[in-house]
Amino acid sequence: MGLICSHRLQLTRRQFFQISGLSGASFLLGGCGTPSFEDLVGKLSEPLNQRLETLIFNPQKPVPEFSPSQIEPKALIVNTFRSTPIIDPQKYRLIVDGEVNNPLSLSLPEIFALPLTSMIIRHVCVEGWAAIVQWGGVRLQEIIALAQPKANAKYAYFKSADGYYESWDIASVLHPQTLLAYQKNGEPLPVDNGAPLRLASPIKLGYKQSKWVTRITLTNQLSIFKGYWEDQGYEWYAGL
Ligand SMILES: Nc1nc2c(c(=O)[nH]1)N[C@H]1C(S)=C(S)[C@@H](COP(=O)(O)O)O[C@H]1N2
Ligand SMILES: [Mo]
Repeated sequence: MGLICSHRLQLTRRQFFQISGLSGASFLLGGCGTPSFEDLVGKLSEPLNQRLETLIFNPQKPVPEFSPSQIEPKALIVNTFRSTPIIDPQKYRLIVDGEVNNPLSLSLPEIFALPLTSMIIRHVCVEGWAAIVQWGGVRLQEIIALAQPKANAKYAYFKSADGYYESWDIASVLHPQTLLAYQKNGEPLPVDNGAPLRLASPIKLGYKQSKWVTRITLTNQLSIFKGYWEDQGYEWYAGL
């Protein structure tokens, strides 16, 4: 990044969120409003869904939501590959590290103090069921912004307390309806559904929505490990 556009890094958090679309994406990509030569060359060798172009040129459109009367309180089936981990909320910390300038270790009170977003969306499991659920929590983009992502951050790894792991593309991480949720249908999130913090997003299949998230690591490259189910043959992008 040249000096000429370093002012983008001086933005306060409030200003960061006031920036819309293009310039916000450019900030995250470390560009000066236009993709660099490296970005353009890089795109050609990447699958469509990984292209930086997606972030820069496609507005992050919100997915239409459902109304409160459409919530299906009993339809969300607990689906856990191992067993529900025991987490002490007093000791719990959410770690955000990797390709960030400001690594974070956030307590639950610190997370609950951030703006609360609520949404009513459909959760879709590949095992053949779906549920309309209301989730409340903090936008993941809010937490990522606090961590000050480096320009080369392209993926996020999510580590869970039960040994589950996932990786997402950065555009989906930064989508305005991707939440770290701590409420379900207006109540505190039940432990079996991922308390204290789980991913919830209308743009990804159920297995991408990690429960009991303890660590978020931004990277510029995926490792051979992509996710618990992905590593057994499930699709990685898993968009809805
Ligand atoms: N940590 C963790 N997260 C997980 C899973 C899991 O086994 N462990 N299962 C996934 C799958 S396949 C689905 S469909 C949803 C189910 O969420 P629920 O148990 O709250 O209904 O969680 C996802 N997140
Ligand atoms: Mo699932």
